[in-house]
Amino acid sequence: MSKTLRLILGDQLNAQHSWFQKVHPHITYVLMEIMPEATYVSHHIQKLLGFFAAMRRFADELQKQGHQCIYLHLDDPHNQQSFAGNLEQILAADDFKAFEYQEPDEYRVDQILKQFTDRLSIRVNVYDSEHFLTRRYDLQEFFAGSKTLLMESFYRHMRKKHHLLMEEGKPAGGRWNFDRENRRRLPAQAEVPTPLLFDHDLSEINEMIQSHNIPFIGRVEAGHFTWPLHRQEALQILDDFLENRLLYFGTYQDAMHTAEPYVYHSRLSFAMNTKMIHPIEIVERAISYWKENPERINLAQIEGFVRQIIGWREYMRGVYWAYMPEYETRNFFSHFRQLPDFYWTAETKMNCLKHAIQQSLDHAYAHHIQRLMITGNFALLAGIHPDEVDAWYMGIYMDAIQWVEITNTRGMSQFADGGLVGTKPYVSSANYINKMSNYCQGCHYDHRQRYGVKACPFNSLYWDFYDRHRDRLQKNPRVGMAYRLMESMPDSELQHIRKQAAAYLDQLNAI
Ligand code: FAD
Ligand code: DLZ
Ligand code: SF4
Repeated sequence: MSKTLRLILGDQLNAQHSWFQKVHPHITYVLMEIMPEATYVSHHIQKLLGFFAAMRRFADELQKQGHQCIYLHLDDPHNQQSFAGNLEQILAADDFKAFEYQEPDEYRVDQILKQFTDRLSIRVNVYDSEHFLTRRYDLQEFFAGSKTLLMESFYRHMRKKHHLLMEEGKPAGGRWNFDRENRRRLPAQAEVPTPLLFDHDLSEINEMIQSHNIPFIGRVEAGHFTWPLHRQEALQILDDFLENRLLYFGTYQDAMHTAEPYVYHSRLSFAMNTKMIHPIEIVERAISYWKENPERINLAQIEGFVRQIIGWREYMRGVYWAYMPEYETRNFFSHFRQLPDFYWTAETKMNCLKHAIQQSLDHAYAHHIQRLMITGNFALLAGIHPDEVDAWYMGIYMDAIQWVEITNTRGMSQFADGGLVGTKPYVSSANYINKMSNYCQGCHYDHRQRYGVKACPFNSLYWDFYDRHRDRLQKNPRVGMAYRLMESMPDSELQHIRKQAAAYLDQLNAI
């Protein structure tokens, strides 16, 4: 057998991959901590710690099972601080006859490895990461010839293809989608169970990161790191979610609350995106739990959860591969402003942004509606350049890997792709935020006012956004209502709104 070197990337920690089913003495695995991956954006400190700690743990497990495994720490004196540099060094030091890797999920890393392997004179094999339910270009083929990429049709196709929540060829309960039932505000007396938070001591890795002066955002109690670091912990999080939070997952999926960073969400994205746990395993276990507990879990909850994973998650990956690298240059509205400083500090008088950002700095987490309808909504209304918005989302969240970050941020949230992912821009005035959260209750601003010293910035910016982008949006049938409402406003009202919006846009850092 010829000696083979296999690369495992930081988001390829899949202990169940077919690579690891047998120990082969001629195969050596390599994982590496390198500066470019740690610094290509300013990551949250918890994200840096989580990736390095999970990679180390994964390598330890492989070694325990008898696999040959090289692990390069960031401060290893032999570390060349690049994938290509380290791989060249390792291949040259031994008599390797083959190099193998799993398809990277990021275009950037895919290119790095393609360029590296083009130069190699030994055999190269590329493997599937065996993690997704679809292959890279399945979505592109599914929508070939269509003008739009409707998530709902893709989702139905996935349900049928994988026989999930199907009964005799029909959707369980006679409906594909229970979204309408899933939009409640959290009641004042709700007692949301605390999610399972781990208590890892990552002080040593933290010191290493600090000693290398790696720029980071957010904060951590390095002695009490809460995220899962391996498959067993990912399974524990899943069990905890099924037992304690699935029962209201759908109902309060869109709810936001100052005291509840996680509400009834699963907190599984980091484990899933590093491949500690497979999406189909999550979905099948959740469906079994629903079937075993019909008195606790209703169909709307389980359908809402399944849709996120086999629908949105796979869909975003497919859009990514269908449109990269051009996707990352899209800027449909030609937005140009810089992200206000408060995205990095949470120092703003707007209570919703203050909370959503502070929570992100504290926990490297915000749930979907906080990302979409608070931080994303504001960035879109304020006309921030999508590059700036992407860099922030790419850094701040534990689960941010470009294939799922950029499609959600530039696509769903910023509409910078011109409507590939979303059929209309996700913008709202204070009305929606007040309806879905308790943020407005403690705010410096008044959610009912459009202009005046206490007027909520979301209100004037919302109307100003539609006003500014009339030429790009007016023909969109899904936003016709906004234009009809604007037309019914007296001219003087619109003048006041425009003036107020201009004043806020002029001093974004001070609001
Ligand atoms: P839950 O609410 O419990 O949902 C369960 C799972 O469904 C998630 O773990 C996730 O795997 C999947 N899921 C739900 N919504 C989406 C979605 N829109 N796209 C893809 N998968 C989804 N998700 C990431 O994994 N990484 C990102 O970098 C990321 N960036 C985002 C940026 C913006 C602007 C927005 C609006 C959304 C982003 N999302 C991202 C999607 C979503 O917000 C997160 O997946 C979710 O908040 C993770 O928390 P959770 O595990 O508790 O999710
Ligand atoms: C996020 C991350 C970080 C911070 N560091 C590393 C690293 O040092 N080595 C590595 O292999 N991966 C790291 N990652 C995850 C990578 O960004 C990930 O491998 C790519 O996103 C590929 O999809
Ligand atoms: Fe946010 Fe406006 Fe409500 Fe304040 S009033 S919390 S700024 S929506």
